[in-house]
Amino acid sequence: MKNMFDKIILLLAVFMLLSNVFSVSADISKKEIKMLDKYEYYTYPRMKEYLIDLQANYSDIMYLESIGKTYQGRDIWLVKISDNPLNNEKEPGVLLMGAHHGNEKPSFEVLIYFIKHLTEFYNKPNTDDDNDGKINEDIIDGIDNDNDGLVDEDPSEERVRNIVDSTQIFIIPMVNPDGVEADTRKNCAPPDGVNLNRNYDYKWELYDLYPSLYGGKWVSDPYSGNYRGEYPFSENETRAVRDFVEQNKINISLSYHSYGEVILYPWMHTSAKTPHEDLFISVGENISKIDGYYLYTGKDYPIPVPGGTLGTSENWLYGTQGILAFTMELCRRRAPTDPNVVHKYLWSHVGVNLYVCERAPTIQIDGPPRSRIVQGSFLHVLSLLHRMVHQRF
Ligand SMILES: [Ca+2]
Ligand SMILES: [Ca+2]
Ligand SMILES: [Ca+2]
Ligand SMILES: [Ca+2]
Ligand SMILES: [Zn+2]
Repeated sequence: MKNMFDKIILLLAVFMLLSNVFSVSADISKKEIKMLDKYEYYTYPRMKEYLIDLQANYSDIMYLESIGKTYQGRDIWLVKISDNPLNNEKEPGVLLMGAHHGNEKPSFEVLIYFIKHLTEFYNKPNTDDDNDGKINEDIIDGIDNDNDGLVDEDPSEERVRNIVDSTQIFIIPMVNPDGVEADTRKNCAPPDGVNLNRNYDYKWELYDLYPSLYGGKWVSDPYSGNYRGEYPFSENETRAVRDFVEQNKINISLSYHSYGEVILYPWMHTSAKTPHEDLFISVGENISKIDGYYLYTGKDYPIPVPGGTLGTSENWLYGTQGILAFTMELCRRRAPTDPNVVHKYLWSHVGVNLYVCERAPTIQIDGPPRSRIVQGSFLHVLSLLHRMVHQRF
């Protein structure tokens, strides 16, 4: 009997030991898979540290500056990349922004990666990256330029140098760092945050006149994800962008969001066309050739006339500053974690950003566009009256 008991104890001990070993190894392999499979996005502190490091190493072409503080006291970082970055030169300006919505991680990742690409490639000699004996034969443009079955495998160092030397590139990777850290769409101002991409001042008063056409209670309820704030530019983040833009010459701008794999351009509050529809389509189609995203043109806009979204950065940048402004909706999910998927869109949008920089010199819009909408002129008079009453100039 005792012998039997001992055997059972022994068996139990062996079993426990084995199961322990198995569960430990299962844990390890799970962890390894997690590490291998999950892309790790930048956090605000890691981005800050990285940008400060880059600035120290590449001060010949990079200037890092805080353009304002958030509600929670974080700096809103602006990276300028150009030759002679401390001087304001007479070169075309490009503005790239990410993370108006804090939980749209790809939107800042793509810009941090672009900054990395510019600084690295500017200082790198022309290199045969794929070792085929030809140098820079397949730039990042979504096309297999040398017909070898590989796409964009030998990007051009010289192209980066030409762009950096002839353009002023302004990048705000995280417009809304509080939202990034809290992983929320809105900023973190009380009581529940403001949707920064509804807080810009362009025809703000149309909502007061026709709330149901422009989002109804979703826009006025402070607890809604689309809450636009109490008044235009009520938020530190949007004011920081506004003040920066007003002090600098900018020709073209991309504001990154996720998701949808689509390219949008003004107007965002009506399907009526702007006077620069052809230019928007020309640039938009070329972007689409690089990243394969769908360009929403005026005709198939999912926006009623009038109706849609007020307070977006694009409407303000284009409508008041005369900047050709696009919205880029990255990815098929808000924050993909497959490293291959992430790398693919980081790479293709290096190509998109380079293209936009090259195109910038040909884009000159003289002042804000004039409204051509006939029915808009009546709205315009109403808006002005409304503004006078509410003193919102
Ligand atoms: Ca190369
Ligand atoms: Ca090559
Ligand atoms: Ca190729
Ligand atoms: Ca190519
Ligand atoms: Zn967004």
